[in-house]
Amino acid sequence: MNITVKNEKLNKWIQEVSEMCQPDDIYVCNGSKEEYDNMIKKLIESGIAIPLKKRPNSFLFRSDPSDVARVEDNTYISTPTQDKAGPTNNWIAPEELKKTMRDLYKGCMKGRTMYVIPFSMGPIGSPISKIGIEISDSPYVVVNMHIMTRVSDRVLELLGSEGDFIPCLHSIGAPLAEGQEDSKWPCAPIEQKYISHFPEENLIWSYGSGYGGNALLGKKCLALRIASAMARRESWMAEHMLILRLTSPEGKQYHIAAAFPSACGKTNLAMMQPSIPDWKCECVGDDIAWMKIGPDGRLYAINPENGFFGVAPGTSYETNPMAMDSLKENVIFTNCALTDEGDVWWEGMDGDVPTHTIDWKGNDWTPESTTDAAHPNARFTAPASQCPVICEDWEKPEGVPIDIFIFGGRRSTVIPLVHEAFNWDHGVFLGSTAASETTAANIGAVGNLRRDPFAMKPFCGYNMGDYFQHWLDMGDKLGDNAPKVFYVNWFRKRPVGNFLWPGFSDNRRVLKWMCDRVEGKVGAVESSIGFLPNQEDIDLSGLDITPDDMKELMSVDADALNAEISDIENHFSIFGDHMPERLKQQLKEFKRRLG
Ligand code: OXD
Ligand code: MN
Repeated sequence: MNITVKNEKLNKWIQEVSEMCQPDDIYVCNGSKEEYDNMIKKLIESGIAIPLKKRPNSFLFRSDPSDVARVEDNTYISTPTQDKAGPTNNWIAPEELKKTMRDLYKGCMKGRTMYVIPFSMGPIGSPISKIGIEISDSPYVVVNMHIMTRVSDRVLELLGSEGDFIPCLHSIGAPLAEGQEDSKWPCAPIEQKYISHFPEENLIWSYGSGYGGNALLGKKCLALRIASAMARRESWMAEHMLILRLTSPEGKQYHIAAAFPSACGKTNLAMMQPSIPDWKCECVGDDIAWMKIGPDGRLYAINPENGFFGVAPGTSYETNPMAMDSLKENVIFTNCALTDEGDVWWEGMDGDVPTHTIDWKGNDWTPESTTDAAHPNARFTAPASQCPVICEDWEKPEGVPIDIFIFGGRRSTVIPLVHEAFNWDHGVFLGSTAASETTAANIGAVGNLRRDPFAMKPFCGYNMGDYFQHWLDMGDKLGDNAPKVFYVNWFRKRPVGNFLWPGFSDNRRVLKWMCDRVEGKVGAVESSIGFLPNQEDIDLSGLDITPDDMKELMSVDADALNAEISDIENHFSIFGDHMPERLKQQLKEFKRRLG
């Protein structure tokens, strides 16, 4: 081991893990640039990282084709009873799961270095931040954690000898025998992959995958699954939400937190540049919000992350110029295509399709190829500080006050462009029934409708029925200070198939309407699903959209909604006696309104 660790709990844990996993070496990370550069150098030498000629200090990695996404079927919330994990989580009893995983961990780091990564989620030392220590045998994880979290020896200093942290154990599950040659992306077969959470112990054990949220344990595992359980115990909120700041021409600031399921354009909205002049839009975070009630009774949010782990395909100067400008240097790309000029490329990027690339599997690719050049879940890992519109207050320890919550999903039919909840309970009802058509970020068939309450279904670390109740309880605590709640659908299509709403920077028009509602400047029309905008209140200037399309976009079809009632009833029924009465009441009222 390269340094002496003073923290007692950490020392003991390092010892236990190294006895179990039997690495050749132990290295405690300090988060320095020198450390990052050294790791990258080694990764280049072993042919794992490919330096990109066109982007300074940027590298391409290719994962194993079997290890390309979060593995929800192998993700566990291991509480003492299954009831505590609830019906939306996979569950195995803690002792049984630990036994299975201990057997897998036994000797799993042979031939490898065990990295100890001290990190902070949230600014180091902020009262909302949490300290985690990830132990991992993947150098790819180390360099990604450097960007996505705050890895630093200051974290160890802050811990001192007695301080507490969240232990996050990760192994790719691929020990090396004497003399065995390593593969470029070692990992375990799918049946040996386990992403396990023990929320009552604040503990994470991950085995077998080196990819994204399976391996960068600060993100989905700590900042959402473990943090959501902590947040319930401690009366705060850990949500799968982007955070943005809008500033009106008069200089008034509005902060919006929005929850969309994976790959529904969250990163695009977080960095959106308004198409309406004089309004300014800045990004605070693109994926996760931790929120606490401040001394003034309002809800304050921080982004616990330090970088963006965004989906590359579809990202372009047209869809998200600010993301593109964040990717010019110091970026890790995973599973993108490599051009002959030494740059990355992906489907949906601006400009001409290259005549030849090396695809994400390392094979020659031309436009005639029948496969994708980049994997649909190819990612960029970029420092948030590189985003040209990062909000100057994004690292403010106390966070920013939230005025508006938005829920949404990808629905080609039925759900209008925007509606507003009647009140907090109705807003919680909208969040709890949110649904979206599935995409490539989660394993499973693409295009099926799935209920994804609050975009938290894969990320809630306890019984979701209790999570709904937690939202109701937070509303009770916030009272009149509670943010207003809206629901959007950017993805409604014409019956013939193309999108009705231009989306992207024009979504700003919808956000402006929300701000006007917060100010009480405009009225709204009551409908069965919530308040709808008066058409004249959404600024459509300069937009090429016909009144008929606008009508279709805002239409509420009672028959289609009625047809979804039984699906909502089934969805609620799985929570049994954990389902809050107040939401059942909301469903009753919804049915009554539909008539
Ligand atoms: C993500 C996801 O990677 O939600 O952010 O899948
Ligand atoms: Mn996400």
